Amino acid sequence: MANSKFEYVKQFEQPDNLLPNTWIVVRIDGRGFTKFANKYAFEKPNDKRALELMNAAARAVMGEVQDITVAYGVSDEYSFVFHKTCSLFERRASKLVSTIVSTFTAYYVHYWSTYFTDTPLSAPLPSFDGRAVCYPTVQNLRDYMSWRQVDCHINNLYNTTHWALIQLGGMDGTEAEMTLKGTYAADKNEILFSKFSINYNNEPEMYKKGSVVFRDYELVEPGTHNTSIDADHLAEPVQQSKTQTENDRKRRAKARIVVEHLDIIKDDFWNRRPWLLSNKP
Ligand code: DGT
Ligand code: MG
Ligand code: MG
Ligand code: MG
Ligand code: MG
Repeated sequence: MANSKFEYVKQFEQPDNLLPNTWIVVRIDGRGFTKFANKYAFEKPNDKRALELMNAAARAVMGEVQDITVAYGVSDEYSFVFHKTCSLFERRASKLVSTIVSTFTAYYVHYWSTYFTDTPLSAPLPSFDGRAVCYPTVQNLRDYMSWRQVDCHINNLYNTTHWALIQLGGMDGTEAEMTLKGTYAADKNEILFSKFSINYNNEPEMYKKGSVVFRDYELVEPGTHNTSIDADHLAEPVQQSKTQTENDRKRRAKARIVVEHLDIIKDDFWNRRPWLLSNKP
């Protein structure tokens, strides 16, 4: 690049590389989705089309950004996890966040008509904010994921009961709110069951658990952790050869990206998919 007297302005750029050797989570969240959901008459409390559209966009993001190991989505938000060894964009926060936000938004708009077949998008168009947070340990990362899933559960149980009181019980918003004030989970389950014959356990898994997106390889059977999978997967090599890195990249690019609605709080999900938190694809 030719030198010019203007080039000194580069010095104004500030470094924003995220702490090395930490798990990076980029969480995106729909901007003003309360209003957006009303505009497009999203079903309350859960709109299957809206949630599946979020999942389709997240899946597409994972297809384009190979460095993401797992993602979790609920409501108008999605969390994307980068492995602690990730070196994409030299771990620059602004690059990581802006890439995820723009890729996600682009696919959200792209897939809109697939899920909302008879409601074309009109301005103001959907947009998302994003942030990056570093988690130093696997435990911190797992606790982060658990936090989001617990949030999903608490909100969904509340919302399901709240809207049942309104839609099936004929209450207005304030009455429903008063009815639920100070209630525990067991009380809400009881209201759903005794008043509306709804067994909360039978509600769709996507609503109760949110959505987890990951690359699918052969499952490890419970109790056989470390044995039925190539031991190489679990090792954390100090330095990897170029061919090995290239092979990993190809293997990752070929893997099927799946969306499931599973418990990610208990160990089982992670134990059966050791590649998610290991050093390998
Ligand atoms: P923000 O994020 O500060 O820009 O503001 P909002 O309005 O996006 O608020 P947020 O993100 O805390 O809450 C998400 C909103 O999106 C919440 O009001 C409910 C709405 N929403 C998300 N998914 C659904 C759905 O499936 N059905 C309906 N009816 N609403 C949904
Ligand atoms: Mg927000
Ligand atoms: Mg939002
Ligand atoms: Mg939100
Ligand atoms: Mg460029």
